[in-house]
Amino acid sequence: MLLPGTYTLKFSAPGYKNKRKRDIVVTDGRAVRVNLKLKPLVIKTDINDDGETNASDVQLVVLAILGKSISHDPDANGDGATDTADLQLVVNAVSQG
Ligand SMILES: [Ca+2]
Ligand SMILES: [Ca+2]
Repeated sequence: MLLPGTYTLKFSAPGYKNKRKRDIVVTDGRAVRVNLKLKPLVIKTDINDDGETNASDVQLVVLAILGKSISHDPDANGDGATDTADLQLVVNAVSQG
């Protein structure tokens, strides 16, 4: 239960993109229902689009995390940020062949 007011809520679930919903108004005595759809995360481990995931892709994600500018999108899980979660996905894909 929330006190009356205006809230911003963040929704998240494993395998889906986070979503933020602003201006949810809670009034006294009523339940407020919020329906929304979360978009599934699209995993892309072939960072350089050469048809396979290997050490080159790992290197690109590492460079991106270190702040280097690279010519590919290193966001493996599509969540809008490049971090160790992306590196983990690419490393896992390499180790699984
Ligand atoms: Ca690749
Ligand atoms: Ca990411």
